[in-house]
Amino acid sequence: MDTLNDEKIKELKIIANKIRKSIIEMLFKAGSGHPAGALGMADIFALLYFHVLRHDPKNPLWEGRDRLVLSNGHICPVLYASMAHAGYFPLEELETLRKFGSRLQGHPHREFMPWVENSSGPLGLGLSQAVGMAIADRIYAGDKTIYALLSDGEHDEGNTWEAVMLASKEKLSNLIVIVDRNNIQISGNTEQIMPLGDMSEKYKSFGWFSQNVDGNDLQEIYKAIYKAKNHKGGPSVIIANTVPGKGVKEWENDYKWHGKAPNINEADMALNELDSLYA
Ligand SMILES: Cc1ncc(C[n+]2csc(CCOP(=O)(O)OP(=O)(O)O)c2C)c(N)n1
Ligand SMILES: [Mg+2]
Repeated sequence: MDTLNDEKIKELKIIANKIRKSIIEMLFKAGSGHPAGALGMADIFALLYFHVLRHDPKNPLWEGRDRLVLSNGHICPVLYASMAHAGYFPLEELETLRKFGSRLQGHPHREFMPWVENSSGPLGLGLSQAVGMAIADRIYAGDKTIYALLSDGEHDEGNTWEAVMLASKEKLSNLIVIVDRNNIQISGNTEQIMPLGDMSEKYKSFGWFSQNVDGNDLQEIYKAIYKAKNHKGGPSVIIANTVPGKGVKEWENDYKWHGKAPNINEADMALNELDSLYA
């Protein structure tokens, strides 16, 4: 199917809202973490984990699974929340985010969670890892899709562009990159700190099949993934224009929420706001 029906969209919106609520609760309990990118990407994660990915949460290391590489590891609360809601581990474990002894560290650690495909935190590494996985899958004649999720800020890292070139040279049509184009990074607006310009055109000029979408519109993202999966002959990128902090109006588009946990009043306000959307 090249589109989502209304029922599926409604179901995914409710899941994305649950993921957002979990993110707020986790960050409040941890007292630290990164809400803006995590909230902005909740729709994409809901779509991937609950409709797109070929995976089995009860058999997480199943060899035939698609691979999801999260490169910008600081937004991992959205990864953990999505995986817990999908059934990889108990929802109660989310409360242990960033605590000593927890599997859920502030940046994903593959040693603690072998079914998380990559450790991350140092930015700019994920695309190289995903390119390696895509080449390996081709060598072993697999039929997986390798999804790599990158942030816009990570494109300040030269290593990302080396991988962009290699993926194009190798014509990796089993690779789909989704860029969280939220226009913010740690200390301000991307265009002020290191202008990235038209990212879609940049990828195109490197030989990629490139699409620009509203990253909080499930139908648009789904259609782009469908087209990317059917594109043969080279790698695909989806520039997902997301709203950082999406769902909590007071935090949206404000880089100050890049890496700050809500206090109790802010968390209450945010949870009430999300509750009022899809009760
Ligand atoms: C190699 C490396 N350099 C610097 C950092 C510190 N750092 C963490 S997040 C971040 C901002 C990156 O921008 P982006 O991922 O777009 O941020 P977001 O949209 O989530 O606010 C930086 C510089 C890092 N984690 N790794
Ligand atoms: Mg960003």
